[in-house]
Amino acid sequence: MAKEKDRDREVAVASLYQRFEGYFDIGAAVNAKTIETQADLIKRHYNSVTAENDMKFAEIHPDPDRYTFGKADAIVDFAVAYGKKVRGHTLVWHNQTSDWVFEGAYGLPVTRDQLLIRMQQHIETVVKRYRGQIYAWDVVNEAIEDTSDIYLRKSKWLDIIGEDYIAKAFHFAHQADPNALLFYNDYNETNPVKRDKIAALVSSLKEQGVPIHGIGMQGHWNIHGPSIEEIHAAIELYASLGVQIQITELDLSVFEFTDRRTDLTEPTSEMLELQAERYEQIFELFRAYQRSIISVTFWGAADDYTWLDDFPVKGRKNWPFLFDRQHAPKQAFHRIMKKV
Ligand code: HAH
Repeated sequence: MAKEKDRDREVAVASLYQRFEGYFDIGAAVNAKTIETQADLIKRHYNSVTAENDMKFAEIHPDPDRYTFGKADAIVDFAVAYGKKVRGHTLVWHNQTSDWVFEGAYGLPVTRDQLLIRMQQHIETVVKRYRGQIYAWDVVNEAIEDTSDIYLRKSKWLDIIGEDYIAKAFHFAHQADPNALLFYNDYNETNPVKRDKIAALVSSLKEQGVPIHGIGMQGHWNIHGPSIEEIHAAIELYASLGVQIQITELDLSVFEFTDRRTDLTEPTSEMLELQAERYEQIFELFRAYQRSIISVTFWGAADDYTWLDDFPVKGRKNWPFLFDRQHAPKQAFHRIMKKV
């Protein structure tokens, strides 16, 4: 018993990213506040960071002639100071993109050529600024439609430019930094219908000679699903395309997506137990695919801050990570740190 306890304590102080050295990097999404409030935790346990919001189009390029790089720079400076890698998120997305991008003269929509110029200038400015510091970019985020009979998601990018907006974005990113690894990133990526559409998109880009190097599996999962078999099948399929895989936004919500309950102020012990079991199985699977999976990024660092605190149920707290609100390791942490 005493021995068990001692080992627990040793494991508890061990570093998460050091545990997975030789397998894959371990990243956390951060913002200008959490690089201060979670600085010690991030320095010790993560060797990669991603800006949760601060590099998105609307944040970094709010007006045609104005870029606001302050927060993004602060995150990159933090990473450089502490030797962390940086993944860039994200260049082209239907969400959190400034309205002016799609507006033309005289209240008309922008033309295809004009929008391509705007896209190119945005990508070039952002990617070149962080050349040599950001090693990988989510070039296009969430372009695939969830419902079965539609391929690409309806968006202004698609409406105005057409289907080749995706290929164009990758070409522009590659021109801006030929050394950066370029990713297509999406959620519900283990759903068989969406999974097959993602695979079809990436295969077709590769066939056209588009510079794409990997698939970002967001990994916004929960303690009940998707099943390990579904996750496995998606990883297997993506790996078979000969591209890298990064898990880009991992979190395990304690609620099913359609669960609207709002009564909890703490997670139940059953939730924490199930979460620990799921994290253990998921990391076992990731380790088995270490040749394809080069990085696993959580969409946050600890339970004191997560985007799921308000989504999809406003005002509801969630506890999706390996560290609790006080930054102490949870059962899930101990389970994935176990030597096998
Ligand atoms: C992600 N969308 C985005 O990529 C990320 O930029 C944002 O900060 C949070 C989540 C995921 C998503 C979802 O899980 C469900 C519905 C819509 C979008």
